[in-house]
Amino acid sequence: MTINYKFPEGFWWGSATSATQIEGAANEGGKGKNIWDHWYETEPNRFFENVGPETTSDFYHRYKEDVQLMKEIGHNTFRLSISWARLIPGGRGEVNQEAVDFYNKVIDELIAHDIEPFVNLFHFDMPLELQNEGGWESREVVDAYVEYAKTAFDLFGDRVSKWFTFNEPIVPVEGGYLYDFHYPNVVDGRRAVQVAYHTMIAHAKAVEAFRTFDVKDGKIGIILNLTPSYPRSQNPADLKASRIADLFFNRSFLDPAVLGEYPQELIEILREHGQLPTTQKGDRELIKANTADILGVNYYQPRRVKAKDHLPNPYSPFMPDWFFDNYEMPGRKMNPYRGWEIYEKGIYDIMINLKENYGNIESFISENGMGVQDEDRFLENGEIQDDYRIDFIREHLKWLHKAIEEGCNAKGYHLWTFMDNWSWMNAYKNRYGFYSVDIKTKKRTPKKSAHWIKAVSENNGF
Ligand code: BGP
Repeated sequence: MTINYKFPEGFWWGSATSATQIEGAANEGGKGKNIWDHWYETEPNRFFENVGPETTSDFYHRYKEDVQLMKEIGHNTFRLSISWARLIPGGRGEVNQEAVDFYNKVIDELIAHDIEPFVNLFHFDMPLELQNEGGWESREVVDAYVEYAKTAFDLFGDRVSKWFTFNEPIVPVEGGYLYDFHYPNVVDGRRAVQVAYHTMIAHAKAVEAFRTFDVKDGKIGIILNLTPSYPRSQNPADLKASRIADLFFNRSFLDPAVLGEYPQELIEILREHGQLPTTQKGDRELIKANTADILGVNYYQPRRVKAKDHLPNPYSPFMPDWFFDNYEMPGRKMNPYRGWEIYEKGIYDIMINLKENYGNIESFISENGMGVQDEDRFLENGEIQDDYRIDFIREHLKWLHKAIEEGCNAKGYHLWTFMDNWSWMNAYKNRYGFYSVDIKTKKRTPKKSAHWIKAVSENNGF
């Protein structure tokens, strides 16, 4: 078999997931409630087919089988998240020993199968009690997070060397404080900015704390969904629209996390519109001194923008969209199920940007994937023939390969996700896994892509 695209030795092949999306056992093992448990209890109608996070894929009880299945398809790395509300019910105070046992067993099981665990501390799942105190709007919650992070470094840092403070921190800002797709469903630009800012402070403080732990080969970073902004045209108005979208959705976290400072132009826009957050003395130095060692890049789709067609309604709440309109480029390739554009070259553009403007920080693709509804219609002989997913991964990998050949510091590729999982408001609507999960019986079955990725990771290319 000829290998046309060979990846560097030691390349990380694996997948990513999050606690709330796979563990289940939401009311077991001493876990406290998080915002998802609460939102589902109060507004089940917000979730696709009224399916909530109580059982999801039942990883809590089936992790052994799942680690075995990961091994079978050639994973050498796997990213999970710790559920804050499971480890520390209520968000601060006493540690839940059952949770410690569970995460210990998962980590040990992975290591026993030569799969390196990458551990993320926060994946959209604020403990309910802390949300009731104001969530990321509250500086006390930031302190509670830092204590939680230290607890995790202390408990698991002897075996886990790759740590991540947050997954896609812009998403709870967008979902919870601008666009009404996460609890607490606030629509308020100023509060959104405060939440984003405090998240960054929490990140920097966790990085600072991490440096005081003696973690062997320890690296800490953040996982960002980088969505490159492409302007409709080279018209200065379109270029400006795209630059501002990039400031809000990418550089708002990328610049402070990697360069240690916020872009001046973003600060100016927020100042001009009276949206600057409350800060404390020493914050600037804190952010500057605690940049990330490693960056996870989640990439699903590009953002295409154009100058606004109409002035925003002056009575509408302040929104990033005051500065640009989305642009539906004719002829764009779509994943019609999820409604997201597929633009494989985006992965290359992100990597080149990191190389040229962000010191070529060590990075990897921490999520990329294709959600498809009703995948059972592709069943043949008991197996889902997900050729579309294989094409999707292969074409993205080609661009990643090219970036690496041109000197980008990308170390791996993780698919979203290992097995079909529960996806926030979409619940089980879109399936992403190498393995399908029967949501009633919880039976896992490999899809065609599972066999394909096994060969890719064994050959370290294709
Ligand atoms: C990312 C999140 C994941 C996951 C994925 C797929 O933004 O980090 O948690 O859910 O997107 O998106 P969705 O589930 O909305 O289809």
